[in-house]
Amino acid sequence: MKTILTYGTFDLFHIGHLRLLQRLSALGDRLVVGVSTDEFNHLKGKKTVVPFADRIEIVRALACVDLAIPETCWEQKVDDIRRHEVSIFGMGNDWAGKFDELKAHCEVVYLPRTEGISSTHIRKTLKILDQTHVGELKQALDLISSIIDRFD
Ligand code: C2G
Repeated sequence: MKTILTYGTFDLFHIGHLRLLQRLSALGDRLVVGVSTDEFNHLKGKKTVVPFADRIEIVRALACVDLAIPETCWEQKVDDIRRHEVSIFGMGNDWAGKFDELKAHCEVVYLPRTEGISSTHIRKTLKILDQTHVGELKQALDLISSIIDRFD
C-alpha cells in the first residue's frame, strides 16, 4: 500500500486544487490530505472565505481523496507520516524545497501548479464585486445614462 500525504487550505476550491490532488493520488494507492484549520490559517496570516468545516467536507467528498485530516500546526507532518505510513509527501511547486527535511522520513515531491488560477485571485475578484463597489458602479451608470439622455 503506497500512501501519499499532502496539506493545504483549499479555500474557494478550484481546478488547481483538484488537479494537484488527482495527480498526487495517481502516484500511489491512498491519498491523505491535511486541511488547514481556521486557527492555523490565522497563524499563517491567511484569511479564508470558506470556513474549515466546509473546506474539509469538500476535500473529503472528492473521489481521489481517501482520508482528510485537520492541519493544526507546522510540526504535525512527521507524526502524520509515521501514523499513516506515508511513502510520498507531495505539494505544489510554490512550496519547492520548503519541506525537504521530510526526506528523512519519506519521498518528497513538488508538482507543477496549475497556472492562471488561485484562491487569492478569486478573492480579489470577489472584492471588486462587493456591495460598496456595486453602489459606485450604479452611480456611474446613472451618470452615463443621464449624459446619453441629453443627446436624445
Ligand atoms: N495549487 C496548485 N495550483 C494552483 C493553486 C494551488 O497546484 N493554481 C496547489 C498548491 O501548490 C498546494 C495546494 O494546491 O500544494 C493547496 O494550495 P493552498 O490551499 O493555497 O495551500 P496553502 O495555503 O499553501 O497550504 O502545510 C502546508 C500548508 O497547509 C499549505
